[in-house]
Amino acid sequence: MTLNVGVIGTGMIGQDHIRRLTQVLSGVAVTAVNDIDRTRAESAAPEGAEVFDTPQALIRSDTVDAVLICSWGPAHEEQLLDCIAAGKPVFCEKPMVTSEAAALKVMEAEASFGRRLVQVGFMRRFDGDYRRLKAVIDGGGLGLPLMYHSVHRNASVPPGLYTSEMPLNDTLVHDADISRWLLSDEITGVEVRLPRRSRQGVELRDPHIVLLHMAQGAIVDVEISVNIAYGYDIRGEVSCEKGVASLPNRPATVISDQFGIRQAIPEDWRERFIDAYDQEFREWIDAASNGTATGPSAWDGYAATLTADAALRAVDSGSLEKIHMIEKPALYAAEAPLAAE
Ligand code: NAD
Ligand code: ISE
Repeated sequence: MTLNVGVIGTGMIGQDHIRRLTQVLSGVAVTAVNDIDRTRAESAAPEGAEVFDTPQALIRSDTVDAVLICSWGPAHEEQLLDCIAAGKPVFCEKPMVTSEAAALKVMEAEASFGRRLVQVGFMRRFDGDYRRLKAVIDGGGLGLPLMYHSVHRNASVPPGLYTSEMPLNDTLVHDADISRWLLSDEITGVEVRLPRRSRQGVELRDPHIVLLHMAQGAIVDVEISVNIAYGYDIRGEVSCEKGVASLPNRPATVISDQFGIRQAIPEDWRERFIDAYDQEFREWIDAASNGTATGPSAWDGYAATLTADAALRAVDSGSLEKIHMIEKPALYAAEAPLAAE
């Protein structure tokens, strides 16, 4: 069986995912595309795919079994709700939505539908390095995790399109999600510190140091730098009671020559997480072909949204901003529980 996918948003990641679905993975075809920029949709459309004028028409089309949302964050809420109303599995790029109210609406709609349809694009959970790191922590040999140091550096972000809130409500959401997943815990509070402003991204507040307070007492520090020029550098180190487990730097090959000893740095997320995105979509295609979703859920999207909201408040208050989650809806309770529950 072939899963026919409609893609909404054919910008950077939309195009990369279309390449992945049409050239790398099997059991899937891209039959429909839409973008508010019709010319962009037309040039990104693979052969045979129909270009739709609106996301709603694409979602309702009989030629579409499942939907991939790669539009901008503020557009996700309406598109997700339309997919759920149509009963179609939907992969939504992060951030799932940009407000707590929207996250609650998405979870309520999915619960009323009666089964999971939504997967959120937290691709780090599918990365081999992160999976190995989690296996070490879960194995318990190093004792309890006490601190997690998460470094999230982007060479640059698109000027104009990427605003001062986005390091916290678009970029930090990855670190929030991976911290919850790695440490099997929920985030209960957020602090933000603003170091000297970088002159690289002059119109942006950058960088940020964020502290995530976990329910069981671990603390995560996150460096978010979005205009650091030298490359896309993602690091992670978990300090436990009896030892430390770290992600390897990628790519891992070490070059020694007349200039010294060095490792190449990925240019951006497409290169660093190429295998993770492939695996993320393999698992999505399997679940969506069965009319459902697995992997990061609307509950995980909700948790990340609350973290982003708290971080934005913490910039203004300069204090620890608490997070209050609703009780986990039954629909998500069947998933591997976090240790705090
Ligand atoms: P982009 O600006 O390159 O592309 C977004 C596209 O969506 C544009 O072509 C725009 O015209 C279109 N669009 C915007 N609103 C729309 C709407 N209402 N209906 C239809 N089309 C609409 O941005 P991008 O970098 O491709 O990011 C897209 C989304 O993917 C964002 O939510 C971003 O946070 C996420 N993203 C995730 C990762 C990841 O690592 N998981 C990486 C990059 C981007
Ligand atoms: C981008 O949207 C992503 O999701 C990348 O993974 C992240 O590193 C980057 O900061 C975001 O802008």
